[in-house]
This record gives sequence, structure tokens and C-alpha cells, in this order.
Amino acid sequence: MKGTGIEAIRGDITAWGGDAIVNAANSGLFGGGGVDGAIHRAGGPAIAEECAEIRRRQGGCLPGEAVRTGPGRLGVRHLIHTVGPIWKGGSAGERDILARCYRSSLKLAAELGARSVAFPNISTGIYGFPKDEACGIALRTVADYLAAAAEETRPEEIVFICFEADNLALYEEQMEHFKQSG
Ligand code: AR6
Repeated sequence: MKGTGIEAIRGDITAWGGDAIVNAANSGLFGGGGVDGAIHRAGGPAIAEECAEIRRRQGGCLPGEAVRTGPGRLGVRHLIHTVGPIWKGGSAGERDILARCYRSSLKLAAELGARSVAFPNISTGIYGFPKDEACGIALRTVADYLAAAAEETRPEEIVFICFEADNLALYEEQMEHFKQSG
């Protein structure tokens, strides 16, 4: 059985070349700041046009869910928009919603036939989710998803692209812990 390669790197997700990039969007799919702004700027107006179409069709995207648009000028085949939780202190279901973001993005990626997927550190910027906990949830959810997925739906590669050095340090540390505990 072939395993999925999981790695964390420092960088700008808009420069990544693989099958699918995940965007940390808002529920109206309006574009915004942070990684969302960077993706819309780099990808061009075709992305916002498709987002408007999704808004007309289904009102946007609920927190924890994921929708696909084309990538515009980005060097990937698919752009997956997911909406993370806004951190409100931890008692509003934020952890479950964040886990669902990773699961629904991976499920959609599998439906699209994407073999490599890059994630940003969803919710850890403007939405204020504590970074160490968000990292643990991302790694655990991806590991659980891969353990349960049928082999043909498992991607070959999952990359966490960290824009900030502190996030990369958390991923490196927690991935080491995962390896040790199997
Ligand atoms: N590549 C990779 N990661 C990035 C990039 C980039 N180019 N730019 C920022 N990040 P955020 P959220 C990191 O705020 O917290 C938007 O306005 C950033 O350092 O982008 O989910 C949306 O429209 C942080 O670690 O997303 C929503 O309204 C991570 O991406 C809202 O922000 C996520 O930070 C979503 O907030």
C-alpha cells in the first residue's frame, strides 16, 4: 500500500504548482485579505466571477464546507474554497468546524481526482484561531481522513504551506510527534 507524503514548507501558496490549492475563504466567497486576497490577486478576476456564480446558485459556502472554482491564472488545476471558523473562545464549535474544513476539502479534492493538495493554515490569521491547536487539528484530521479513505481516493501528496515561521515550526514539531507515536 502506497502512503501519502505529508510535508510542511514555508512559502506563498499562490506560487505552488500541484493539482489543487485550498483557499481560506469567507462564507460569501467575496475575496478578502490574507491568503484569500493573495489568491484572488494572483489568480485574476475569473475566480471572483466564478465565486459570484456560486453565490447566485447556493448563497456561498458555509463554515466547514468546501466549493470548487477554476484556478484562474494560478498554476494548478483546481481551487478549493473552504470557510474556517471565526475563533470566539472555543465554545462555539470552532474545533469541529476547522476539522470539517480539512475533511471536506480532501473529499472534494478526491472527487476532482486531485493527486496533490496544498493547504494554508486555515483560520489562523484574520479569524484568530490559536495556531498550535489549529496545527494539531489539521494534522490529526488529515491523518484520520487518510486512514479511513479508500486507497484510490487518497492523494499522493499533501502540503501544508506556512506563510509564517512560527506556523512552520509548529508543524515541524507536531509532525515529529506524530511520527514517533505512529
Ligand atoms: N500563502 C500561504 N499562506 C498565507 C498567505 C499566502 N500567500 N497569505 C497569508 N497566509 P488568513 P483566516 C496565511 O487571514 O484566518 C480573509 O479576509 C496567514 O499567515 O488568510 O482563515 C478571508 O476572506 C495565516 O497563517 O485566513 C476571510 O474573511 C493563514 O494564511 C478571512 O480572511 C490564514 O490566514 C479568513 O481568515
